[in-house]
Amino acid sequence: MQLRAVRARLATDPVVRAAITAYVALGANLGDAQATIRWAVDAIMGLPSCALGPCSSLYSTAPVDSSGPDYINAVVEISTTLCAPDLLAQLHRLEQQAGRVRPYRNAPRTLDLDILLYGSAQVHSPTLTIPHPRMMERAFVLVPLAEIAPGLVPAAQLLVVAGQSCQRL
Ligand code: A4P
Ligand code: MG
Repeated sequence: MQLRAVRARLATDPVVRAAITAYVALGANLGDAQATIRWAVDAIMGLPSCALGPCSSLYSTAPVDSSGPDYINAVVEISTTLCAPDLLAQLHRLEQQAGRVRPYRNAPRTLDLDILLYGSAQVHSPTLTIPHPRMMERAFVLVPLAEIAPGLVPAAQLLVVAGQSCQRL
């Protein structure tokens, strides 16, 4: 089996494994978005088989391909023994607890939790794509990610998104 296939298998196989470092993007622009993001960081810390690592500052960002009020965005690092699909299921559960509804694509939301990176895995399934396919185009992801993991964000890419409004709170 090729290395890429082994990595994909390890990322999606729900067997207990060594802890993986993953990065989760948080976004919200409905309700008390700041309070929801702070709640979500605590809730991620409380997930089974997850330990919270560094957490970025909160950022106020203009909607990108979306609408409604400005977003609050942040990125957290976690260490987890959950496989990627189980981690996504846990994050969806938290989104639901925060009252997330999905009337249409890119609709304003009370809470969005996306997996940006899961170790070095590359996952391409109908329900999960890792690395997150649009992460490199978005200041609301790259700026907080660069704050906690500068080695993961090429400086040139930060320049590409520099025109997008993204203000540290
Ligand atoms: N899915 C596939 N891969 C992943 C992944 N790596 N992490 C699937 C999380 N979910 C993943 O997601 C739709 C489906 O993507 C899920 O069922 C899951 O199986 P969703 O959360 O229902 O909807 P979404 O978040 O609107 O979709 P998506 O495609 O993640 O949207 P984007 O591209 O992330 O854009 N502007 C600002 N300023 N701040 C924001 O946070 N967010 C978006 C959402 C648009 N504009 C924004 C912001
Ligand atoms: Mg999402």
